[in-house]
Amino acid sequence: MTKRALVTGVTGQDGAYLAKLLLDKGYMVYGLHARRATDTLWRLRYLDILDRVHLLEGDLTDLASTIRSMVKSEADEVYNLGAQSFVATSWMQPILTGYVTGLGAVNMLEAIRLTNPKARFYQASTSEMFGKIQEPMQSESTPFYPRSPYGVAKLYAHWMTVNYRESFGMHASSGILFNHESPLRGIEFVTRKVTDAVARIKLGKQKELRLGNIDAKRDWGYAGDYVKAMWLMLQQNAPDDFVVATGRTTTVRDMCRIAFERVGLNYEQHVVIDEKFFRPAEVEVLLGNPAKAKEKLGWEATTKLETLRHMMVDAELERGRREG
Ligand code: NAP
Ligand code: G4F
Repeated sequence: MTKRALVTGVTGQDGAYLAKLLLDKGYMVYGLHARRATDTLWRLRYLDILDRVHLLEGDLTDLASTIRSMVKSEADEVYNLGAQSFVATSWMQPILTGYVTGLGAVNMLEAIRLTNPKARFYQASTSEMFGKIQEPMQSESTPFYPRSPYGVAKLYAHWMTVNYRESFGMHASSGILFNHESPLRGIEFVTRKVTDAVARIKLGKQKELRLGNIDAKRDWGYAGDYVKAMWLMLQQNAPDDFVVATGRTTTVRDMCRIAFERVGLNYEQHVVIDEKFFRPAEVEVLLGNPAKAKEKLGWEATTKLETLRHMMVDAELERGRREG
């Protein structure tokens, strides 16, 4: 029988890659699609899957939307990727972030509980929950200490996922994913902001790149690898929580250097530090321990940071040349 999946946040970076993965596996894919005045479907077009994803209009903050999406999709597997996911914005819109990123997950869990409690649920948890890190390498047993309204909202959603698993026996799993990037990353996130600037500088359209704290360190992987871990979690007999990471951490500075060097430029001649991009509370360093995912899911990150940076710069140059 054809499996049916519902993906919230289907128009986002991960939603698009996950929808493609599921379609390639023969799933019928439904996507919760929040109405926007501007075009948000470009990623589905980029991957050439727009006509194969069944879009269901709705918003995560609206319980009726989540219930209706469960009824219409008759989903066996639900991937909750929808969120206000930009950390910096969460200080400007803490309440909206709480509604969408925190309560939105509970609206989805309630919809499943009311319509089909046997459906399997994936929650997009995050390394931001570790925030002010309590151990040098973060694993499933590391205590949490979120540092932003986004991290706090995600931690609420994370614990609600655990709670629904323990209270109602639901197959609800949480993927604690460290940063993952791709040519489909939103332009406001630092890796894509950098590759966009690298291409524009190389093509003579821009001179400088303004950044905030370039000493921050992140464990960066490739989104195409990470969506495989999401799917694997829902194929396990029992629900559980998994850290998904590469096990290597790099400064924003070095990530920048790699991208500039791809086109023969020196980042030091173009990067300008701008206070505007510093955060009220920073997550200085993240480094994940993916041992459990490797052992239990057979999952491993396969794309090196250098390969990822080159892939993103090359995609950006192609975009830049196309747009003229
Ligand atoms: P993204 O590109 O920002 O995508 C977020 C998605 O959520 C978009 O499709 C967006 O729709 C949708 N959305 C926003 N508000 C909504 C609402 N009120 N109702 C329904 N949908 C709504 O994020 P991503 O990088 O793909 O990440 C996917 C998920 O993983 C997010 O939950 C994120 O917090 C989490 N996560 C990401 C990373 C990472 O490094 N990428 C790491 C850990 C966890 P529009 O396009 O219409 O705005
Ligand atoms: O790319 P970022 O905005 O990603 P951040 O804050 O780590 O969050 C991303 O990863 C999380 C997983 O750990 C996800 F949960 C979350 O949804 C999102 O996908 O910033 C990365 C680092 C930060 O330390 C930031 O302060 O880069 C630093 N940075 C320095 N200059 C900058 C800039 N970040 C941005 N966005 N823009 C800058 O100009």
